[in-house]
This record gives sequence, C-alpha cells and structure tokens, in this order.
Amino acid sequence: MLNKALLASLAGASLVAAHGHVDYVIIDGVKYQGYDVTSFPYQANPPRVIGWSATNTDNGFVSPDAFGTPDIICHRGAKPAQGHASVKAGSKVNLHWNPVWPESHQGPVIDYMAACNGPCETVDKSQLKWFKIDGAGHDGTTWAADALVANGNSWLVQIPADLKPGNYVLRHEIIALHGGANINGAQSYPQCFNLEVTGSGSNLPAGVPATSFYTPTDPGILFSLYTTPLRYPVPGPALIPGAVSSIQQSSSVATSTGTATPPGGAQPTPPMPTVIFPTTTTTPAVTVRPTTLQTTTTAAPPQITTFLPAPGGTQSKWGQCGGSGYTGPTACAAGSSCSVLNPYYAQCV
Ligand SMILES: [Cu+2]
Repeated sequence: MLNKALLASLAGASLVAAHGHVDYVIIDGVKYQGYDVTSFPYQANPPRVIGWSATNTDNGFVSPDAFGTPDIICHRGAKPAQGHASVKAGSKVNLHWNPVWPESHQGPVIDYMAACNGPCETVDKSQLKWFKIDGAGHDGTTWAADALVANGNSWLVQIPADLKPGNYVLRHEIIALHGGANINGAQSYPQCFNLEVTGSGSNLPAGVPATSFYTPTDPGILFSLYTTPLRYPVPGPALIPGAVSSIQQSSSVATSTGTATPPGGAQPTPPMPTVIFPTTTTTPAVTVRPTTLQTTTTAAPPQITTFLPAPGGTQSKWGQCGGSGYTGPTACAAGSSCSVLNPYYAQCV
C-alpha cells in the first residue's frame, strides 16, 4: 500500500528527472557544440567538441558529499575536451543549457577559469587552479537560475578583458538549491570548456583547486530557498577584482558555426602513420645497414623510431617511402615494395 510520503517522493522523483547540460556555446557570434553527455558516451567516435566529456549520462549533478572529490572539478568522471575555441579577452561567452532548466532548480550561476599552462586537451585536471570570474546568486528579486531560464535558457559570461593570453578551462556551474535546506541536498552542475584566450593582457589571477570551493555546510550550500528575508551568500572563493558579474542577462545570436580546434593548430591532425613492425624476431627480418637498426631477440616491440634511408636512395624494408609531406627516398630495398597505407604514409613492405 502506498502511503502519502511515498507518493510525495515518487512525485518528487519525476520533478527532478529533468536536469541538464550545456549543449552549445556562442562566442562572438560563432556557435560551438558542447559535449552531449546523453548521447556521446554511447558513440564509437563522438565529434571533437570544446566541452569536456563526463559520465553523468543521466544529466545529473554532483552532490555535496562529493565536493571534495575530482568530480566537482568538471562533473562526474570528466576528461578534457579534445579541442578548443578561440576567444578574445573581454568577449562574452554565451552558454546554452538543454533541456530547459527546471523552474524548481533555483540557485546561483557561477563561472571560473583556470590556466592550463600548455594544451588544455591534455591537462591534468587536478592541477587546475581556478579563479572566479562570475558569481550571481539572488539580487533581492530574482535567482540567477531564473534569469538564465528567462534568457533563452542561457548565461552570458565575460572573459576578463585584461586576462593574459593562453589556454584556459572555463568552468560554468549552476547550483540547484531546491533541496538545499537538507544536508547533501544541494546539486552542483559543473560544465567545462577549453578556450584559447587571445589579447594583450598580462593578468593571471591566482586560483584554488575546485576541490576546495565548497563544503556541504557552507552557508551558500546548506541553504533554504524559503528563507525570509532572502539573503543568499554565493559560495566559493571571492570574485577576482574587476569581475563583471550580473543577474542582468542578455543573449547572443549565432551567425555561424565553428568547430573545435585540435591542440596545436587550426587544421585537423593527420592520422598517425601505422607502422607495422615485426614483433618477434630471432633473426633480422630486414636487411639494413648495420648499426642503425637494433633487432631484438625478445618479444618486446622494437624501439625503432626512425628509419634512416638506406644508401643509394632506397628505403629499407619497413621504412617510409611516401605520403603527404614526405621527402625521403621512394624506392624500396630489394625484396620489398612501396605500399600506400593512407594519404599520409606509405611503407616498404
Ligand atoms: Cu534536478
């Protein structure tokens, strides 16, 4: 027999089923796809996007009891995005949520950045030190999350105008407080994006690890939406000086679509050549100049990284003999012939 409390909790379950993720970002009129956590994890080759991957396929959240764990950095099981978008310091970035943010999920909207000190695509997320560029809570009338919904389900955040150029992760977050009156009832929804900031600024604010942002009993985490008068302390570290943080929102219009830039360049990286080595050799399988190639007698793969062209302008067996950008010999040593493996690599086999 169902009692009232159980019915209430079932109703509650259906109300909280809709959560969300950022499905796209607009930067200076260019729209970039985010990481679709509801479909990409099931795809063999999801597209390269600027949004970090995560494992919250339920569109769910990070609970306060995990605020001290790596899940709070960029959501559950997050890994760096495999591309980035360029943004001028001082530009505004519009983050669009999908599906429509639930009305019940009121709370603050907070944005942080962290320098990657190298490509963000390979950054160790535990090393990121975050500074807060935006933290909107309740302005006496409106919750930031309500302003987000009213703003076409999107949030506009300004990249600091004096920020030093370089690679950064932008961490955008809604904290839903509908359950915040109870311990472990708040819900954090962090979303991360790789940005290459351009400009001539020199400011690199100090930051802190995301695992130190919040504790379950912070006044802005353990908080009842129904407090009167409502004075809400936005949790986490202080805003950096000069930060532009406002509940007054406006949206951005996309006039074109951009794709994520892979680390190190504007062009897609050619696939790595597949070099086929003999893996176990007890006698030399290739005829080459002595001393340049080591032929192993163990089962370990040979540690061969460079094939030197054989004398006379012919390539030794297993060496490269063609491909885009290749300038070495194209003739193969006796007993082998040049085989095109892909547009970037041909090999003497
Ligand atoms: Cu929810």
